[in-house]
Amino acid sequence: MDAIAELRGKYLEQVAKAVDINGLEGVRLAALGKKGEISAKMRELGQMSAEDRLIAGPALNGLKSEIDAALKARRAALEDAELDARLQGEWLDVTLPGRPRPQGTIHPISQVMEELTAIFADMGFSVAEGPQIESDWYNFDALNIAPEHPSRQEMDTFYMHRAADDHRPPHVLRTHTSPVQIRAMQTQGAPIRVIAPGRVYRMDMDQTHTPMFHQVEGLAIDRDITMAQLKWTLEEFCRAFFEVEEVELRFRASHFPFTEPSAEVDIRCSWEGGQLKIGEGNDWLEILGSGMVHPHVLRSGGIDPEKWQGFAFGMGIDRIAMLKYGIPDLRAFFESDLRWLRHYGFAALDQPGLAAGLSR
Ligand code: 2U9
Repeated sequence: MDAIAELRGKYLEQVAKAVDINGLEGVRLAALGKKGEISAKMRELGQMSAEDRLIAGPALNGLKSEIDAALKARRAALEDAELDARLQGEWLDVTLPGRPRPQGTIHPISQVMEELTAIFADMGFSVAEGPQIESDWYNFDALNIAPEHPSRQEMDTFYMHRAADDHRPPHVLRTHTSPVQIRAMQTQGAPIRVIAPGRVYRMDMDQTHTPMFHQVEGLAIDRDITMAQLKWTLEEFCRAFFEVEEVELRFRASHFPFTEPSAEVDIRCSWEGGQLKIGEGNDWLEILGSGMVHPHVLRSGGIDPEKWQGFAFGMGIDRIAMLKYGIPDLRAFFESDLRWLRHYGFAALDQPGLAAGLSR
C-alpha cells in the first residue's frame, strides 16, 4: 500500500508540474505506457497470492484510473492555455483603417464607350465584337470597297506580313469596325440591330490623327427601315450623349462605298470663348457618317436586299470624347501620362446611366 501511495504522490505531482503536452506525454509513458511503472506493477499481480491480489488489484486499478483522469484533465488545461496563447499572438484589430493603395481612373475612352453602349442598348441595339486582324475580304470586299479604292493602298492600311511563297491576299489591321457587322449579319441574319465599338487602325499620324483610334458603328436591318429612323436614332443618341434637351442635325449628301445614299452628319453648336455648346448657336460640327446599307453589302452578309433594307452609321469615339469632355489634344489619349489620366479620368463608381457624366 505504501508503494501505491508513493506512486500516486509521484505521478500526480509530475502531472501537475508538466508545462506542455510533450512533457505530459512523457509522464504518461513513464506511468501507464507499456514499460511504465504502474503497468509493471499490474503485471506483478499474476505472481501474487490470491489474497494479496484481492487487495493490490483494486488498489492498482484505482491508481491507474486516478492517474489517467489527472493526465486527461491536465492535457485539457494545457491545450486551453496553448489556444489562449495563440489567440493572444494572432489578435487582429479588424476595425483598423486599411492601407491606402494607389488608385487608378477610368480612361475617358472607356467611359465614353460605356456611355454610348448604354444609350444604344436602351434603343434595342446589342453589342458585337470581332477580330482586329481581318482578312481583306471582310475589311474591304464585303463592304463594296473596290480593289483600286485608295483606302486599300499600302499608304493607308497596315498589311500583315506573308511568307515569300504565300500568295494569298494578306490580312490587314481592320481600318473600321464594319467587318464586325458583316460577321453579325452572317451569323444572326435579319432583322438585326447591332453596334460595334472598338479599335481600328489607319496609317495616319498628325495633330488630329493617331494610327490606332476607336470607332463605333451601328447597323439596323429590317423589312422597311428608312432614313427617317436613322435620323431619329442619331438625334436621340446625340441628345442623350451630350445631355442637352434639343439637338439639331444636318445631313449633307456624301459618298461611302458601303452606303447608298450616304450622308455626313453635322450637329448645331456654338463656340463661345473657346467653350463648345451643343444644340445652340450658328456653327455646325461634323460628328459622324451614315447612310442606307448598300445592297452589295447586305448580300455579303447573306441578307437578301429584295426583302430587307437598313441604315448604318459610324463615328470616332475619341473625337466625341474630346468634344464632350473638353479634351484639347487627341494624342494625349495614348501617352499614359499619369497627371493627364488623373485629371481627365473617371472614378470607378461613376457608372454611366442614360445621363452619364453628370456625377463627375
Ligand atoms: C456595314 C454597312 C455599312 C458604317 C458607316 C460611316 C458612314 C462613316 C466614319 C466616321 C468617322 C469613320 O471614324 S470615322 O473616320 N464612318 O462615315 N460609317 S456609314 O457603314 C456600314 C458599316 C457596316 C455592314
